[in-house]
Amino acid sequence: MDLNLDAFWMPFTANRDFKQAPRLLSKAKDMHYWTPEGRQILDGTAGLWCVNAGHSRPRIVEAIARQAGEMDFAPPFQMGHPLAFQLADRLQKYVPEGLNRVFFTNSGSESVETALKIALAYHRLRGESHRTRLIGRERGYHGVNFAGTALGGMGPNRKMFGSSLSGVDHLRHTHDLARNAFTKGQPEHGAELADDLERLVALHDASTIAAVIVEPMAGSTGVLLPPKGYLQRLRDICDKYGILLIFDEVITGFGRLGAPFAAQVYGVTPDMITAAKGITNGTIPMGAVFVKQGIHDTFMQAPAGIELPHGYTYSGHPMACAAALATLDTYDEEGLLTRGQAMHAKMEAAVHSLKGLPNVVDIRNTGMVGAIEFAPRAGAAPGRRAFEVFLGCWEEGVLLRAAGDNIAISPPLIINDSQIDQIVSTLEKVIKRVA
Ligand code: PXG
Repeated sequence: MDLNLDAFWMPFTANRDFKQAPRLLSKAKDMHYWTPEGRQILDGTAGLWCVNAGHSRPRIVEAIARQAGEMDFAPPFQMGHPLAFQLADRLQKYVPEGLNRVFFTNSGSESVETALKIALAYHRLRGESHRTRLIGRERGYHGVNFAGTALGGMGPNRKMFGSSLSGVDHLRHTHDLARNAFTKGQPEHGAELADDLERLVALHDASTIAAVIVEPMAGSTGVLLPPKGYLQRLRDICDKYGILLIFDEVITGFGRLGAPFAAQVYGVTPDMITAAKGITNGTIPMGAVFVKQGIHDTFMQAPAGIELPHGYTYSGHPMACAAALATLDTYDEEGLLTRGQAMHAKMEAAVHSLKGLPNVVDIRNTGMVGAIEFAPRAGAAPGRRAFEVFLGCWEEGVLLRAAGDNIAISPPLIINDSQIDQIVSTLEKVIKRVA
């Protein structure tokens, strides 16, 4: 293909390496991608954790095409269009009880910024404007805007951007290879790590803390499941001190763990949920913040006028709403949001069969997610071994994702048994080859 690669500055990519040896995708259908040369690639990552119903699904394609012809755009400030209201109403069916108000954004990063701004404004409206501190967690990922960068807990993503936001602190992460390696599902050990919030309360005083944001299952740093009891303990401590709890479900939302949201899987209800990705099956950019009604109603009691001076030109974009409604239809028709439960045993057995291969130090799984962690290679850059496994699998026709020293597996929820076997046998072959 005759393509000039110079001008496009690629996101989160080693641009110089990529442009030496590009990996291009030009077509997709259901479980597969194809390269411009026509090589078929099994999608083991649902695009980037977003194409939960598989690629180019007819209902969604038709809905987007229809909406483009019907009405391409409508201004969302002081104006409305029916689809946004219809979608917000329809989403009630999927979210944990009580989180029945929704604010639309265009990405996970924007959902995170929106939720944090709502938290600050909520406390202010209640006369607690001293609650300005925000708490994240080490090894968390909350997107790339300023607050998300500051609250995220991945050193390499933060160090180039100054202090980015003041008044931020972090809980300890929960990854504990010494006690929990090769656990199937939730780790037994580590609920007490939630008490780290007590430490931060003692340090800063609860009256200064607005909100805690965590991924119920950390995705980008290698699929870190919450230890049993951890999330409930975090919820209890937040309640004790009047701190809002935000679950960042950009990855876990829309069926990844075998229920619409991880909050339902773990039986813990946060005050807000941030979502994106699977809401439109990755087709049209969209994000959402689900908010407890009480928080929303606090804004509605303020003096008349614009209650929340926040929003995006493309909040509730008609094309995104049409795509989301058709996505929900597809999820419902095929039972995809709970399919992770039915496929759990197969996925678990498949990924854990890789135990014992060279340099594999941990394997984790839940719902339709798996991760294999490798020992870092002595003297090499961090994550190099996992990246070589990613490259090897790509050459063998399977797309996976390297996250630090981990390979993450997060296929579309339509995957079948033999495709899971293909992912695992490819991994086995490549792991044996990569020293
Ligand atoms: N929060 C979480 C929990 C995420 O996983 C974002 C926020 C940001 O979403 P946007 O739409 O702004 O990118 C994410 C995004 C990976 C990977 O390989 C994960 C994400 C993005 C890119 C790669 O794990 N998650």
